[in-house]
This record gives sequence, structure tokens and C-alpha cells, in this order.
Amino acid sequence: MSASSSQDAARRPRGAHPWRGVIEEYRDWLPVDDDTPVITLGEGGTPLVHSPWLSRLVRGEVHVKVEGSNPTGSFKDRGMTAAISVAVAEGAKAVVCASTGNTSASMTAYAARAGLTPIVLVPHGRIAAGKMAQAVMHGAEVIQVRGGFDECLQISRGLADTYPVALVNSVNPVRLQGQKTASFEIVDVLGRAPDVHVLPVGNAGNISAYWIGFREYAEAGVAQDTPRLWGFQAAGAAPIVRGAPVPDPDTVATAIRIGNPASWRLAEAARDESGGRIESVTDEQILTAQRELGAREGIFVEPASAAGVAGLVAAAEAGQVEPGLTVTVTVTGHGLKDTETALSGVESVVDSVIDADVSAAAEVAGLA
Ligand code: AN7
Repeated sequence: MSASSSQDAARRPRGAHPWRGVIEEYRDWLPVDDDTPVITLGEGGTPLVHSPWLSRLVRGEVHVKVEGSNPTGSFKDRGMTAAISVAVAEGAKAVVCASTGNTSASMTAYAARAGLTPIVLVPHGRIAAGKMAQAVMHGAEVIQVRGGFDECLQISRGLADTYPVALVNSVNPVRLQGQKTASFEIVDVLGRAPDVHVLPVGNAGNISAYWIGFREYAEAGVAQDTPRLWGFQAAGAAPIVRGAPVPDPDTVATAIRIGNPASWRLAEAARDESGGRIESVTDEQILTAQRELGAREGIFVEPASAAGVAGLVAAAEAGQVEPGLTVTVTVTGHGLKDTETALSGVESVVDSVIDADVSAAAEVAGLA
């Protein structure tokens, strides 16, 4: 390199390629036009992190798509930038959603940004504290329903049918359009579609959105083919696996405590058209996967997010993953949202208490 060109390089500002949020990055693929106001918090562009641990287990290459890195800490931001932008374009003044916590955290942030009134319906109890704090900080009207997520969704639909308020649950198709950008990013970074993509399933919007994205890229020739989609529900909330709604779903993974998913049929289509599978994992498998991911890979996720990882581990241990595959796994939300569950299995957060003394610290740390 000549002296002058290296000087040019030095003069260029570093970090000169800011990520602009999924609407600007993937505008041509989304249902927006030049007049749509872009309500964004810079979502998307999340890390795709290679996992040596999971790669060893499946005898292939596994990458983790870390969606907890989105502005409100979950993948919901991708769909929400799209849904709220379109709602504003259509003249909405108020927005409503039912939520197990992450949809409401995201919706209220984007609504605040857009100057809309956010109304959220959450199930009685069992919402992680971090998610509730988010809705409160974003100025939401929070309504707790004596019932589960499925009842909350019914009421949200009822409100939107009768009153001047826009529904932004994933039954709003614009949400899935925004969420499909995660598939685009995976292909853009890998330079190809993975062989298998793994993710947790709750209300089943995300698996449906990923399938839209992978298919669109294949149809446009950006990718050569599409991955098999492997979805995992929590055993106590696994209606798609059972083939029937679960009236009283229960799991430590509160985000996916859903007994009658809105996108049930779309998820089945995604599974079948991709040659994939939707199965369940126990709470114990979920919590183990959560801990391993944190301790081995430095990635702290909430329990629901670990369901996909748990499913992949189980499949690998059962010899169901042929060697040599490229596998991507989405971890959907950040562990900081639910520290209570993360710490609940921990005997003692503090291992030792000592006086302010280096040698005492060295001794209890096993260094001396
Ligand atoms: C961390 O926030 O349904 O199968 O109301 O928060 O697309 O529903 C959350 C779902 C996975 C499941 N991981 O995704 C809500 C809500 C996390 C989640 C899911 C959710 P979908």
C-alpha cells in the first residue's frame, strides 16, 4: 500500500456504515413506500455468532442468531418497526397488543417513538419483570387479564374490531413481513442458506416469518435453496406437537406459554414445505440449554429463547443431525429480561464472603 492511500484510509471515519434499521436495509422487500414514515430504533443487524460447543455436538457448523441484541432485547422489534410504521401511515392514534411480555416491550417502545397511545393486555402473573418494566417506562396503559395469553389475544382482537385502535399482534401480516428480515440477514452473512434453521415456537409467528424470508430469497435467486425449519415448543405448551389446543399451558419459559397459537396453520405449512419438524422440549432441557449457552458461549438468553438450542442438543444426542451440516439457531430474547428465572435454580449467587484482602480473595478463588 502506498503512503498516500494508507493516509486516505486513516482519514476515513471509522464506523462509517451505520445500520439503518430493517426498513431502510430491506426496503424493497417490505410493504412500505416512499410516503410511509419510518419508525425505527435501529433494529436488526444482529450478530450471527459461531458456536464451537454446538458445532462439536452436531459435527457441523452452528451459528447463533442473537436477537436479544435488538433495541428492546428481542426479535419482536423487526416486526414492530414495520407494523407501527404502517399503522402511523394509516392514521392510527392508538395501538393494542396481547403479549407474554416481549411483544408489549417492543410495541410500547415503537409506539412511544411514534407518539401513539400503547395499550397492552398481559396474562395474570408470569410476565418477566424486565418486560413489565419496559412497558411501564414506555408509558403504556397496562391491562392485566385474569386468564392466559390466548384470552388476551381474543380481547385485543375485540378491541381492534370495535374501537379506533390498531392491532399489532402477529395476526397483523405486516409484523411477519418485518420479522422475515432475520432470514435475509442470515443468508447475507453466511453467503448461503443454512441447511437447517432452528427456533422456538410460541404463537408461531416467527417460524412463519422466517419461512417467508427464506423462500423469498430462494425465489429471487439470492440463495440457492431453503433450509429445513426445526421449531421447538415447551412441553407444557405444545399444541402444534399435540395437534390440539392446550387449555392451560404451563412452562418456565413464560414467553411461549401459549395454548392456541394464532399462526398455527402457517407454522405447519412452514414445517411441511421446508421438510422440517416441530417438536417439544421439557423445562429442564430449556433451563440446561440456557445455562450452557451462557457458560460456554457467553450468550445470555431468556428461557423461551433456549428452547431451540435445547431442541438442537436433543436432536444431536439422538443422532438425528447428519454430520457436516450448516445450522443456524435463533435465540429470540435477552436473558436480562428475566433474571428471576435465571437465578432461581442457583443455590447461592455469591460463592464466598471475605474481608477486603487480596490473599483471602486468592484463596477462595482457588488461585493460592
Ligand atoms: C423470547 O411477546 O408471543 O412463535 O406476546 O418472546 O413468533 O410467538 C412472544 C413470543 C420466542 C415465540 N421467544 O415466538 C409475546 C410473544 C421469545 C418470545 C417467542 C416469543 P412466536
